[in-house]
Amino acid sequence: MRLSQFFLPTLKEVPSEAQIVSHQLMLRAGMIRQSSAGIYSWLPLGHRVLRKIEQIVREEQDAAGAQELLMPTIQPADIWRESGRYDDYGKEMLRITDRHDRDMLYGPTNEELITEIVKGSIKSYRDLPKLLYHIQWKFRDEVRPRFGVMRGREFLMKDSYSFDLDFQGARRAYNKMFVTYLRTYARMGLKAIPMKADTGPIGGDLSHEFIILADTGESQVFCDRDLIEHDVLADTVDLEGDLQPTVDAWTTRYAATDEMHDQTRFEAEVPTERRVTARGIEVGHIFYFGTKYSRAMGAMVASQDGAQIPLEMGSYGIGVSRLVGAIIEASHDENGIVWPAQVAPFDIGLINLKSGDADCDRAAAGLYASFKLSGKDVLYDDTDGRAGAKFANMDLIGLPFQVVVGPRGLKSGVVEIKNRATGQRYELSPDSALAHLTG
Ligand code: 5CA
Repeated sequence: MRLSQFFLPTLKEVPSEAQIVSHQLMLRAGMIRQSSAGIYSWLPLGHRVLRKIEQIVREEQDAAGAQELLMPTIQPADIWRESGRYDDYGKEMLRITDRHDRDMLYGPTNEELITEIVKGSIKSYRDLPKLLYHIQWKFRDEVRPRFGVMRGREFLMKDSYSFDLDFQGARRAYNKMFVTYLRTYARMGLKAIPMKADTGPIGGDLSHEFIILADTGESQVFCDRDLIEHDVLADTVDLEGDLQPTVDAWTTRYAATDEMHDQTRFEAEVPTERRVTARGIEVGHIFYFGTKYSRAMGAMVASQDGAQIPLEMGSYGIGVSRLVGAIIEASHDENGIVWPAQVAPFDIGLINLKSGDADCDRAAAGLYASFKLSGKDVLYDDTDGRAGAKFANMDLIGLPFQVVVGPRGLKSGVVEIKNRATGQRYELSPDSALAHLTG
């Protein structure tokens, strides 16, 4: 993509309404625009990151055997009356009346709708287990939407739902999602720690929040350093095998948000040098709630002995749009965003320091074409701005590598590569630069 053609409305000033760094940086880097309180448009740069995160989530769900479907954003009120949540949900639910005076709503979550779908089609133990998910916009009329996409009113969520015959099956599904979540966040360059959680309006008695550590997080968290240092991606796990030992290894070490924290237990169980007290952001939440919805809505299956029994269920959420802000909170410096390579909007920012100069144009265009041929996504700054402004802009949008082509370097046959995360710079010939970044 040539910067001269790209829609990247960056801002010089820090917008006054943005209180935390991810919100400030997302506005300054031209990733999002507010449409009304807690509701945002995703501009091309932000949209690219959102899609990358969504794709990692999707690949890991698919690997766990979950099947993707797509439910609508607008739901009928009737099914929420059946489950008893229509009144419980209160003002957070956006209620809509259609032209026939039917009560509708913009879904804040989908337990009722998925139960309604499954109820008509899964009739026997032979149809089980099933694990279904979608990635869809939700609406919650939060009292205080704030921090940009971190606590929005409209937000993108991945929500999965498991259906099993008995508790053992439901527990297997829960454990599968538990381990899949750890992998999903690790692939985004994040350390997410599972912490025992309150179940709130979703209900149930087994639940974990997945928390990433960041100074501006909304919750205070306490945990054992071992959990942070564990390299999740180094583990080979068989998702079809018994995951209970893996889950136990995570849940027996101390980890709690302030709501569930017990200082006496923390001090008794964790040696001083391993005690971590930090701020955290909830990027996912998983729930086992058994037959709460299936019983209320009559979602029954025939068991092996022919008895009609209610489905055992769980639901599993990931805050896809919140993750964009959360990753920035966890990865930035005074100059801007520092994207982990796996979610970066482009792999490389190519800067032509002297657009219009024949040598610079030729070298930069050559590199641009070669990077693209080798499958790299490149943002090519071909504009005629000042060098200082170009560097500042590239640092702000945080692409993992910058390749700088300038007249002085070219005279001695080199271009400069900068690693955005480490700040390390090195000079290489254009061919070596190409080999280095594509090898
Ligand atoms: N039905 C369950 C699981 S699918 C559910 O809705 N769980 S939840 O309420 O915990 O939401 C799942 C995830 O969505 C949260 O962990 C959080 O990362 C994200 N989320 C929740 N509310 C918001 C919000 N207002 N803005 C952005 N992300 C949110």
